[in-house]
Amino acid sequence: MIKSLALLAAAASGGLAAVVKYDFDIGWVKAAPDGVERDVIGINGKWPLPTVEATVGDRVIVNVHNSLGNQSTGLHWHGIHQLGTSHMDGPAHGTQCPIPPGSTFTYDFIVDQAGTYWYHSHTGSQYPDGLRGPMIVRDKLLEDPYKGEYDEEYLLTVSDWYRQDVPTILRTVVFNTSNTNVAPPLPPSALINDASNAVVNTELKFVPGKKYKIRVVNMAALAGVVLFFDQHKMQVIEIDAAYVEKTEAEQIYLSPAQRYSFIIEAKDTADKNYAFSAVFDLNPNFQRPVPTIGFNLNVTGSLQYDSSAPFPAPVTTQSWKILDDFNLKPLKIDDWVDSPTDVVIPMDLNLGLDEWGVPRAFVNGKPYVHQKVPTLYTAVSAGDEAENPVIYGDVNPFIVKEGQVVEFVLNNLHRANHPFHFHGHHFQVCKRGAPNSGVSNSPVDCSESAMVRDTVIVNANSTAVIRFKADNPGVWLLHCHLEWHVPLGLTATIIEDPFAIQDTIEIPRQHIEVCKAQCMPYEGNAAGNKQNLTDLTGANHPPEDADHG
Ligand SMILES: *[C@@H]1O[C@H](CO)[C@@H](O)[C@H](O)[C@H]1NC(C)=O
Ligand SMILES: *[C@@H]1O[C@H](CO)[C@@H](O)[C@H](O)[C@H]1NC(C)=O
Ligand SMILES: *[C@@H]1O[C@H](CO)[C@@H](O)[C@H](O)[C@H]1NC(C)=O
Ligand SMILES: *[C@@H]1O[C@H](CO)[C@@H](O)[C@H](O)[C@H]1NC(C)=O
Ligand SMILES: *[C@@H]1O[C@H](CO)[C@@H](O)[C@H](O)[C@H]1NC(C)=O
Ligand SMILES: [Cu+2]
Repeated sequence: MIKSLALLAAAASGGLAAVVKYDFDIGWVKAAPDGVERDVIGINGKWPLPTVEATVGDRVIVNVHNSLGNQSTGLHWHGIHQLGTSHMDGPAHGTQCPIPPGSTFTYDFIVDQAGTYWYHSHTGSQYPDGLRGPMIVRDKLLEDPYKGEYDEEYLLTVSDWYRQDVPTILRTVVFNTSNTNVAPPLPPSALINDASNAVVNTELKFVPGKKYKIRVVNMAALAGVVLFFDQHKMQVIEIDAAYVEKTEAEQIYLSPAQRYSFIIEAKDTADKNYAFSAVFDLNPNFQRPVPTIGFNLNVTGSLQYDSSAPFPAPVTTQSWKILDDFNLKPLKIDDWVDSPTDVVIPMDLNLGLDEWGVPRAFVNGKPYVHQKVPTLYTAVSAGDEAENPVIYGDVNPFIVKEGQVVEFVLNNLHRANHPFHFHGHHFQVCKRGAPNSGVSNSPVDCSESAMVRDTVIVNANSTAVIRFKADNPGVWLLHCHLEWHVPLGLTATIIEDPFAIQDTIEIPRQHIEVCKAQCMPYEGNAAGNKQNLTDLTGANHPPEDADHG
């Protein structure tokens, strides 16, 4: 069934797909993006990381070798649908074993949709140590719906930046029992294109009369970012690899993991340079009413018309006119959006202390705890039992069946907003309640032209409803993309059409070897029990066995 889907994807790409190959040797290097040197995780001896670039329909092959010596790793291709290739998605314990030091793991998948993406470690909260980079999938020649509407293209990444490494932050802040507020660690620095203003000012060369397409990726661990340009308006054309009807904006807000593309038209004259500002919203200690913005860190860049003119003074604003992405209209509307919803899955989301006083996050009262066997490998090896959620253990499992139109009702009971990302799919955003409007399980109508993306902000004390069609058998995580909330457990696992997974997905021998290299089980239920799949003896539970990094 899915094999044919994968073939369809290949056929739709025209059959002339190229193979794009990367060899990534992941290891520690020194870097000082904010002027303070530290150990960061680089690729092939370098940091910042390379941009992965491909064209729609290409087969992307990335050979990853772990040279870190002291940590396991892995890469997730954020936003790539992995149609028929759930085993290439990247989350450790979700769809593969973590890659231990010294091991090699090959990712091999087809990119089926143009847009702006990023790749990052999905192992042990690792990406704030630097293991995150942009990824671009371009349209084939002449297929870009906005072709002819811009002359040049730029890429901007925005990110918060920490000076301590992730294991230290997890130990001293995230899991610290004195942190009764479950406050996140606050970053001391912020970066555009992996540099703070203390190190280098980002300049985008602008020529009068030209139009520029600018892609932005927020690769932060915690900070949302407002981006705006002095005296230049944006025409937004893409969110999270979904083209949208061109929409004018003065300011846009990107949560961690969100992406935007927009077109900016240069001025007619080149007599001065114009600042642009990335305002990092840290929402300190989650005490402010969301979405009041924290303004703790600003980074300034320049639209550089005249290299002999000075770098512009920072631009500030007191008037917030942030584009509401809820009103954006997708350019391409899938056929299934007319279909009624088949299943509604409500999820209550919250943060707090568990019964042992340890900070945790909860989906319907339970933190996600990774299991001994990667969830996908359990689905592959569970035979007739694969639709029984019990066998997957404490990963907040939800089974959805072939072809179902599924609605997640995301009830955020917490006082801060949380950006939720779903692997393997774009989803419609049917509803997004205002901050502090309260949660609700009442049914909603989903407009045909509802906004489509892969990461949505769920406002504080409020409900967001998202919808997708189960047309991609696999194991897909649904989780908060504030990276510090991942180890706390703010993740659910969607096991989509597990019998089709068994029929179509064959785990490559090399992936199994990576498990064997560290004596991790790769068959059976969550605990690795093959005889009696409902016997969860030995499975991981919070908090004693939980991942602390
Ligand atoms: C791993 O090695 C790096 C580079 O030497 C070092 O900065 C880091 O502290 C080490 N991490 C652990 C957990 O030992
Ligand atoms: C936990 O947090 C408290 C208060 O900030 C701090 O004094 C203590 O050192 C922290 N514990 C650890 C293990 O870092
Ligand atoms: C950051 O930018 C905001 C918005 O322009 C401004 O209100 C705030 O004062 C700036 N903060 C700093 C520290 O410059
Ligand atoms: C959540 O919102 C509802 C509706 O506005 C309000 O009645 C309630 O007090 C809010 N809860 C909290 C904890 O703020
Ligand atoms: C399998 O394990 C479950 C849970 O421990 C138990 O209730 C059940 O009786 C076992 N089934 C068999 C056939 O042993
Ligand atoms: Cu969160």
